Amino acid sequence: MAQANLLFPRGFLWGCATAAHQVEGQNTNNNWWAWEQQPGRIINGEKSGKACDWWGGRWREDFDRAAEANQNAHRLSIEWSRVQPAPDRWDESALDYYREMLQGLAERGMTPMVTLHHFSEPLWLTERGSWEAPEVAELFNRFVEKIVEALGEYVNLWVTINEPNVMLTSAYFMDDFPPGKNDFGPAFRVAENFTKAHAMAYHTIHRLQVSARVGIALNYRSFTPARSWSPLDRWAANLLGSSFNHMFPDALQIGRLRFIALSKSIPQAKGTQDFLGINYYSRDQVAFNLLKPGELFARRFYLPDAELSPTGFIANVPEGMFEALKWGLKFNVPLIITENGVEDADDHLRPRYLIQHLHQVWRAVNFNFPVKGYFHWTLVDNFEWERGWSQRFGLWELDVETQARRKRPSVDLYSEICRENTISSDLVARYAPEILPKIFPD
Ligand code: IFM
Repeated sequence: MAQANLLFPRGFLWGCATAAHQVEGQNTNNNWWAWEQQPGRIINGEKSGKACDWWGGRWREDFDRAAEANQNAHRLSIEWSRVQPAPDRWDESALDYYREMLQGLAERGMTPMVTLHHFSEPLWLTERGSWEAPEVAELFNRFVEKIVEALGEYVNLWVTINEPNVMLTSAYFMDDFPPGKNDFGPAFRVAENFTKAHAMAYHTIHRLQVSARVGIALNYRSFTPARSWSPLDRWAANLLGSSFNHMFPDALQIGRLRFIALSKSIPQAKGTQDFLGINYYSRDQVAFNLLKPGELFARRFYLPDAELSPTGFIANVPEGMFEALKWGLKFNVPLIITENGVEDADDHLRPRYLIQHLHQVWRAVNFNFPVKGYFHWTLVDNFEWERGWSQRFGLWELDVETQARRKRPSVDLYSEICRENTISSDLVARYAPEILPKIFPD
């Protein structure tokens, strides 16, 4: 076969995404640390502990790893509970530390993308009612203002809230995330507060920084009716799509939040996304099930012949990436893949998963979709929330006890793509020959 290259646009952002609580370690003053101490909350009773020890300084070696692997960008989050340990106290030394990290990225020639809320919150906020508290948007805004004033000189790509849809579902419908309520009741109020908090933060960031680009990172899940001929399966898949995927970005586009039969005007949210961050991992088959009202009458499953990650958490469905980007077009803003990856300790599936998903991103770019970057989840194995350390998403393997890192083969694969801004047939032949005819048909 002749040599061929799939080229990405010049200036494309290539990096990894991380989140404070998952990598820093010793985040003892937030809701997740408290949650980890409760029996039965985390698989095998595992704890974040030192995580990847970034707060102990190991971000330096990990940033070196990323830079040496030709990544030109990195997405990280700021831990609210470190910067504002009590409602009336700012910790300037924590801000200095984040400043050092951001300088560290700049010195390595990497563009930062900063997330202001990635699942964890200060304990004092939890005590005041967390995202149900009427004043939460205001409180978040004070934190955002502080961060932009302190760190804005290093950052102009901001994600206000990571995966508000996952937080809502996992905390209010599935009992996986704190506060573990399993209760429709407060869920709409929380969704409303996320939307208001994002909108307020958007306006604050723009007031302080003219050049800022602000958006959310949305977890896009592909939902396919299990039986395409079944109106009920189609109805259930649509309901899931409109609640899980559409609710938040729609609200930021039109200034109205809609969830099932509920609807609320939030005019200040209208037009508050400069880009849409898309976290794409997998696709579900959806069958209508009357016995599952709490799951919006949907039974979700993977196809029996799906290629699954080791714990069965992710099915490899690259076409869903294209679907997500195509869907994202309706918002008329640039699109950034803010997360994509697979748990795979032995790196058997990851090379193929990575190439196949990037191939779909490349397809989208070739249809002129405005895709500006790709952040792989994640750099080094990290603490995976209620799944603890049982899932290994890192390009680098982590020994949690010794903190030793070991390169997985996907490091070099991704590094070559980042360096060349290209997926070459030669690279596919070396790392995943079985998919070569599909990616480069004769
Ligand atoms: O680890 C998470 C991340 O915090 C949010 N998106 C999905 C990832 C993989 O589970």
